[in-house]
Amino acid sequence: MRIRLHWILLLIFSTAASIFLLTLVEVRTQRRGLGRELQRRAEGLAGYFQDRLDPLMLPQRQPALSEEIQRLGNREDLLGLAVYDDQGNHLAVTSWLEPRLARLPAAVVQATAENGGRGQFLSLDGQSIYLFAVPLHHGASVTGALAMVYDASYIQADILHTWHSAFWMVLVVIPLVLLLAWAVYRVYFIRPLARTAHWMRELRKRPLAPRPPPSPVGDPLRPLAEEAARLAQTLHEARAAASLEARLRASGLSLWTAERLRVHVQTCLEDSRLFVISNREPYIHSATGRGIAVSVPASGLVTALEPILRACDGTWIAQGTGSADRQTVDAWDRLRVPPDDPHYTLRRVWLSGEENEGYYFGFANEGLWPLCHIAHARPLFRGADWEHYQEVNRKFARVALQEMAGAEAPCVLVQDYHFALLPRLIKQHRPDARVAIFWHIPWPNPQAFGICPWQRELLDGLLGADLIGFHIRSHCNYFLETVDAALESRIDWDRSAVNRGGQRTLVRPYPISVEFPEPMMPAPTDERGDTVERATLFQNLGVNSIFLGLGVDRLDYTKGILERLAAIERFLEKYPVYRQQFTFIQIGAPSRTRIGRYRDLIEEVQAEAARINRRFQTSQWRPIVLLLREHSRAEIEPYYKHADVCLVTALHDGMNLVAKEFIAARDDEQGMLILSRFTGAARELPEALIVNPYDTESLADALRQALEMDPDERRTRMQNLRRIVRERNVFRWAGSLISDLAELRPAAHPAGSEPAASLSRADAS
Ligand code: ADQ
Repeated sequence: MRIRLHWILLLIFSTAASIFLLTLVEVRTQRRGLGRELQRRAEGLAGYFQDRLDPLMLPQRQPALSEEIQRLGNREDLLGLAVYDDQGNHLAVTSWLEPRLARLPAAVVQATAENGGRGQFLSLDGQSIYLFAVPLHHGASVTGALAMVYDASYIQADILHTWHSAFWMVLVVIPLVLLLAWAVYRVYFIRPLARTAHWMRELRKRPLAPRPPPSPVGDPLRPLAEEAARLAQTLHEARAAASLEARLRASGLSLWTAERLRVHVQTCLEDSRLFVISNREPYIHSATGRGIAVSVPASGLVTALEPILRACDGTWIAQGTGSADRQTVDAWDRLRVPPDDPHYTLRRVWLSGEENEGYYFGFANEGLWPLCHIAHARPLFRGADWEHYQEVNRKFARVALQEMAGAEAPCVLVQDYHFALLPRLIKQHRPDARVAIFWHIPWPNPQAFGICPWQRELLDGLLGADLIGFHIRSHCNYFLETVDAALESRIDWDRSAVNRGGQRTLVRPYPISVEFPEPMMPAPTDERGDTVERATLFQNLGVNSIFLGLGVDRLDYTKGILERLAAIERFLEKYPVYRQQFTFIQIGAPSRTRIGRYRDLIEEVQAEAARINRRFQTSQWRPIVLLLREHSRAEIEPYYKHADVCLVTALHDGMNLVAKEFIAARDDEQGMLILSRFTGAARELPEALIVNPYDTESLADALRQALEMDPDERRTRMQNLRRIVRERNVFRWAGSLISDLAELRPAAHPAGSEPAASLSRADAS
């Protein structure tokens, strides 16, 4: 790329013009400053001269005046003096001045008229002079004026000198500016563009996308680089998807992929519109120091549901929780997402602090969560929380019905235990809608669920759905048994369905999973994009160890973290050879910390880890490292990759995605999973070491077994586990859920049944 001539001329012209303007200002200031200096000198002398001349301003003293003027004017710093009468006539003038001062100077006229000192610059015979005139008096009246004349040619010389300097400055500065502009041009434009061009060439040639060249903050080409990186990412994904599809076809494997899910959804749903409702939103906008940042919460749900919503341009309704969420929606609380590549609509619902406290922290997480998890935490059922839970479900129903207005036979996919009442509320007003709810947590046995004072209302709400999904068959069976015990209904055990009040609800297992990275996907990298080595992980934590044990959890009392720590303590007691050799890293994201039980858990975990560390640690080694904060997926990935053993010891868990994420990350077919038998995942992953987390002794033994397992056996187990997770990936979960939902035959849409009159609080926001 060549710099065009007119850019060079423009630079030269603007540099010269800037220097000219600056010099002009400087010259003016200089002239004013020197003038003031002269005036000050003249004023200093004037008083003395006036005292001498005032008495001589009488006609009879004319000779004395001339004599005095010659005497006073005989000073080195003066060119001359002249005295005028009040009519402007010469009375006396020094000899040098006499031939030159033909005209009456304006300063003299002003000084006489205004009875004050006045100065002016003049040119006498080509010489620059400064003339300062002061009035002369007789008594109080002005009788004339004295003009004091100074040589001012040095001021002109100074100004000329300044202009000379400016000229030289132009000659020196212009090449420097051109040089600088050229350097900036090369560093900020030519080189990044060349790097980008090289990167794009590589991108075209190689199947694995290299990382885009870094573009520093403030780089003018950064927006362009970011767009190019996004374009490349899309290209890479499309290429990877096409290549994956081709490979699968060639190998005869029938795997679910994002692309297959997209096509499947388009075929299933045809013209039906899809609405997903969840408490958590897929994109959160937060105010940061530098503007608004968007983030995707750490959850597999977005990965699973986004291809579906993209395929049919659906609507995702969720609570807006980000600090800048309100700033980013339109007048109807909607925005198009993903922000980079909009394909579907996110409709945000706003909840007050009080609503959130009662519905989310109260009823959902202090009531339903412990009710459904048999983890020996007592559920708390407060009337006020229940009220909020009902009201928030009604609020979401109003919003959903608004969004569904005009949509023929819409499909609605409700997520989780926050919205047990929603299926009924929607179905009442839109019987033509096909409504499914997926319950992400376990369903307990009927006796356990029966302690809930509002079990009938919750069951009735859920049975408004045409389809209820759980992770595993036993949760479905417990649900059917609970309905059987609590409500008047007919259970169709063969088809796993509930018939009640003329409505039929299917109850099916859909084991949720994770995305399984295929070989053409880029290797896991840290935040900066470097692949991380195992030694670096230990080094960064200041630990010198050989074996790495890993736990990754939300800090929840159902996850069995304390039981895990107890087993590690027992393991080190029982097998001391592992002291200074084995370190367990617990990555734990604080969660629901407004609830006391969760805050207590963090303290208990920290106290236990500290106690065990004190017992065994040396100067270079600790048995337990706690990393208690939310980590990005890229940060967690290296730990999954390098762990010798991953411990999933939940006391009760619907599925547990960490178990599957660990397996999906192990493309080296190494590492061993210790998995609680009380997780849904244990049903699908029998080749993990299945344990009872309450049995400390056998958990400690399982840890040893995992570390000492014959490498061939370990590899074979991991290969089998990976085959299962690969086949039953998250796209299969979403695909089968959506197939079953689309196959449902809903009732006809009754005319005029929307929007929901019985739900209405004037607005839904
Ligand atoms: P959760 O109880 O949240 O989910 P889980 O399935 O284990 O439990 O998923 C946790 C997710 O959070 C994983 O993707 C994990 O990587 C991530 N995570 C854990 N610790 C983290 C940290 N420190 N920083 C960032 N991310 C972290 C509920 C049910 C489960 C069910 C899922 C999906 O309780 O049984 O499997 O929904 O249906």
